[in-house]
Amino acid sequence: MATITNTDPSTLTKKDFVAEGDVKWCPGCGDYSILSSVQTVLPTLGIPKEKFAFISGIGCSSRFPYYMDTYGFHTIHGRALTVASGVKMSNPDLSVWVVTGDGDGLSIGGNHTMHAIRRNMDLKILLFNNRIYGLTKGQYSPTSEQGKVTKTSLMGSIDRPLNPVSFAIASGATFVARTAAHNPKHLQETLRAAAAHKGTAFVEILQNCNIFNDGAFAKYLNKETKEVENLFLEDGKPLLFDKDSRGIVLESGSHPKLTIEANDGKTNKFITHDPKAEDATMAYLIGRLGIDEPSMPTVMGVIRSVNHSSYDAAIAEQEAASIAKKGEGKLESLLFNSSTWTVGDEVTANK
Ligand SMILES: Cc1ncc(C[n+]2csc(CCOP(=O)(O)OP(=O)(O)O)c2C)c(N)n1
Ligand code: SF4
Repeated sequence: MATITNTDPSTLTKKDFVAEGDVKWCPGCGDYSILSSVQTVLPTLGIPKEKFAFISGIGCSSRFPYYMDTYGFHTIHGRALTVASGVKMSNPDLSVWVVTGDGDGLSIGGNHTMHAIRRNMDLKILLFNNRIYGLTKGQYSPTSEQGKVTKTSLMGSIDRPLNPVSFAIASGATFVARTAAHNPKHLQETLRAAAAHKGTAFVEILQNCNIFNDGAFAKYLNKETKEVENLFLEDGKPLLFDKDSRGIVLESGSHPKLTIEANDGKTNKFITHDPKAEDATMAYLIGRLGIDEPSMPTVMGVIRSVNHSSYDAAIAEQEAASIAKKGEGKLESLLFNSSTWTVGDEVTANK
């Protein structure tokens, strides 16, 4: 339950968003860094505290609303987006954040995630991707690598993994970003960008589960490999990595294909990042790098950010138009009008 003692958004601090009570994640879990980053970013957004709502499904990540001193709802497995959609539609002035995991949001809740995204509901979706089911003690998830040995894949997972960014782009997302719990500065910048977006903001956050999948993202951290494994995106800048010594080019041919070329510093052959491009082809191609093509670096940052009308805004417009035409409705007349039925010995229409 949120404590609202401070109603002036300009005076809010991180402390205002920290709930009382212990945080029940394992020591060292990546979730702590995400919680701290969200609590750091919220007071900077100029939004009154009572206007935030955090909605989650089930999983370690989904315990998030308990630790936020905001309104919130810990719902059922895979259904966070369903509840969040209802919350946003009936309270359009709320800033609604959804916290979900790779299992919760992409397995049991995949269908709901897809539809919230395609409708462009004005929701901030934070998908904590640890490539495992943490809460239920380490079964493989839709993002686990092929061949992963877990308690439910004793001989190695046969499934081909899902790339959350590709899933979001294919579902029509207007804002898609990737960041990591181990990089709080980048994480906070990405959260700010997501908060500023009107419509569905889908953010994949790489998160280490040090108990059941430790080191899943080690290559992004490891001193020897991090320069060649991360490519940080910047709007309007060329796709360069490895201390700008190499970059990504689009190979010409009948199939669009991205390859790596050395940077001679003279040519401008490298792709320029344009998150606002209406055509999502390039966003899709760069989102695959590293994840689906392990020989390439993984892009981090805002991959796509375009403006489309949001579902909640459109439905509010329809409602206003209907009220203007027919006047305020009455629930009673809806419940007892001529097209409702009483079920008795025989079915008779209410007169
Ligand atoms: C209907 C239903 N099916 C299965 C479960 C068991 N269950 C709880 S959490 C979970 C997976 C959570 O994984 P993820 O979303 O990746 O979250 P994490 O714990 O890793 O943060 C499952 C299968 C459940 N609670 N309810
Ligand atoms: S099981 Fe993994 S994801 Fe869950 S709290 Fe522990 S470290 Fe974090």
